[in-house]
Amino acid sequence: MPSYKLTYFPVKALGEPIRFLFSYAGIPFEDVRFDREDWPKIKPTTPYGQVPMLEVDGKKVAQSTAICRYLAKKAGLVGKDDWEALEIDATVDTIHDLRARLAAFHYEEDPNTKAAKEKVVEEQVPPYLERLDAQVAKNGGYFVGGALSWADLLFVSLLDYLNFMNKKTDLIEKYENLKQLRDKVLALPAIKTWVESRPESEC
Ligand SMILES: N[C@@H](CCC(=O)N[C@@H](CS)C(=O)NCC(=O)O)C(=O)O
Repeated sequence: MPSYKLTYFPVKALGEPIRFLFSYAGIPFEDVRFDREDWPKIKPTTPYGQVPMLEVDGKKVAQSTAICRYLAKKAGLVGKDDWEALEIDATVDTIHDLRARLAAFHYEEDPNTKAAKEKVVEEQVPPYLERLDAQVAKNGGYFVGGALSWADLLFVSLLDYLNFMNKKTDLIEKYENLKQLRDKVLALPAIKTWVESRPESEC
């Protein structure tokens, strides 16, 4: 088996879907979490100046979604045919669109612009959640094809980060199907073991 080394900030955020996939697949990996003050030194050593970065036998690659898809193939979580793979990709992109709206609000420093972005979150985030919740209801308790896929792992692994950016409140409180999906994913033995043993971090 190749050697895998994941480099990221000491948080869950975009690193956590990758860590969930490694854990689910039972693939050992080195989980390097660097101190924030070391970032200026590390940044120029990454492919595009950002992390997460994965090294596979020393070869570097970036972009968390691409890395997740690569691991999902190894884990058998990419659907049963090309159509399901496409639906999974579309769901993942939608979850990242939702994340982008929360991030635009959360990371905004100008108070006036922040207030405007908060309005955007209030108007635009619930429709995403309603649709994602309905999608799970329609697909037998999972996002796609009535079976676990990497879209499910990605959503659940990102929730702490999404909630953190949502003024530290539970985004899916009112969404029963998404809550059941979260419970199901967190009860998977490999995920349960990972979550119980991972380093503490707020988001
Ligand atoms: N599309 C990229 C985004 C990566 C990204 O935004 N990384 C942030 C941390 S979450 C980063 O490296 N920030 C530091 C910087 O840009 O200098 C991915 O999904 O991996």
